[in-house]
Amino acid sequence: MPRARQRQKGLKPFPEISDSQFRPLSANDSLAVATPSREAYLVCALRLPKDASTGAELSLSELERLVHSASGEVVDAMIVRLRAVDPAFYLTRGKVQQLKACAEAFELTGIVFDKDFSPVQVRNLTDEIGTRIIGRTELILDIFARRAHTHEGKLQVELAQLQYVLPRLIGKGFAMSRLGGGIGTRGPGETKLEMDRRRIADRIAFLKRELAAIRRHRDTQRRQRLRHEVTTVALLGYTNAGKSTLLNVLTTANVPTADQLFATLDPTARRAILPDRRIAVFTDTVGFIHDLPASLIAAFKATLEEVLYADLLVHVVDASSPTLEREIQTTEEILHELNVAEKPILRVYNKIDRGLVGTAAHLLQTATVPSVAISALYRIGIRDLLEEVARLTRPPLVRCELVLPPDGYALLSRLHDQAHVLATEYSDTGIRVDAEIKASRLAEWESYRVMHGEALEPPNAQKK
Ligand SMILES: Nc1nc2c(ncn2[C@@H]2O[C@H](COP(=O)(O)OP(=O)(O)OP(=O)(O)O)[C@@H](O)[C@H]2O)c(=O)[nH]1
Ligand SMILES: [Mg+2]
Repeated sequence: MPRARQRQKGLKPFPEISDSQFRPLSANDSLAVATPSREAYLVCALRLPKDASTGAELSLSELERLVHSASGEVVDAMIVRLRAVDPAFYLTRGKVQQLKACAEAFELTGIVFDKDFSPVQVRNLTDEIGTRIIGRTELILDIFARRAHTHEGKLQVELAQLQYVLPRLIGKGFAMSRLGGGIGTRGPGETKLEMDRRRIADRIAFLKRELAAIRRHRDTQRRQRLRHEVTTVALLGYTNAGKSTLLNVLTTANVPTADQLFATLDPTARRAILPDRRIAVFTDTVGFIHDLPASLIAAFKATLEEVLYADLLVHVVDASSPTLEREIQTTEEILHELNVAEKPILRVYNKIDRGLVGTAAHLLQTATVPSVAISALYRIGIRDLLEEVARLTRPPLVRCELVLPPDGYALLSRLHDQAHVLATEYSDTGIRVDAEIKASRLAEWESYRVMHGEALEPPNAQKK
């Protein structure tokens, strides 16, 4: 008998747990769960006749990369074409038997699909095939659970997992609860399996309260930045586009980067000096992916708020990706969902060291949004990028003439801090200054302002 079957046979049925044994998770609980050393997965792209004929291979390669990012090993990949959906299994019985044979032959830890099944379908498939059945959302949630390091990140991932789990609870547990570790068992893990609906709902409410408190703290920090008029720039885009690599080049952030999907989860903000010597804070955000689970977007809204309040969005794209257009579109859709599509955007075509050809070259030539081409890894085009950031975030200036009192040197010094002083003329009647002042600071200087032409023509002279 294949070993995979023996392993499952040895597992005890999921125990009934009484209410008194429940203990809500606390923020300090370890989320780690023991996992088998080798995790072998089969990845499957499901295609119905209505699905576009192309895209299955791309979907498979993305699934493979996601499994690798979850430290799983992909032993085989297949496209499963279906004529219709079987409500009980989604797949036809014939396909289910094929997958069962495959699971036994490869001793699979699980089968990963590029869609999410209904809870009943998951239970039926698990029972029939005898291995873990993993949907795309569960896979992504698993990666997020691995990557969450900060307190906030962990809370957000747990919230997303519980929000995903809650409507999918069937009976007293999950179909998948009977099979060992691996993808889908990290994060709140086994403990989550023991929670009933009410307890999950309580925990969700607790997590939301905790996150709201963190958010208030973030609001305070943001207000401080606003008060000090610090320019804020959010780096965002598809996962693996090179956002963290770029942040490290622009600042001294030292954020870990990796050729993995969702390498970054926790936002990092670092200062950099722009070419016009203004200070800007750059924030690296969680990467996007197409069909990002709604529960994840909801849970990460607080983190993504950095994007909402940024003065400029820097949309980093991997110019060498074969799915570049879809990646740009996905990012734009998510920005739309976040209601920030109207913000100034700079599109950065990264990884041009691999050659700027095909779609990327065409998009750059016909760009309707400000765009630059760079290589973050080889530091190509970084100066141009910073010039563009400076140009797009430059506060509007108003040219005006002021007359300060003859002894107004302190005022003049303050003006130098806030404005671009073009000329100064000292006389017995006062210090005459020609300056470009930030529109936001104009009100402070209104009483010293000389309206152009005011001395030559009285205000009503023009009406005559
Ligand atoms: N060839 C090349 N590779 C790059 C460039 N910029 C980044 N990379 C590589 O692309 C991979 C992903 O880079 P990251 O900076 O981690 O990407 P990210 O956008 O932060 O990804 P997530 O955090 O997963 O969303 C890494 O292996 C980088 O070394 C570049 O300009 N050229
Ligand atoms: Mg990153």
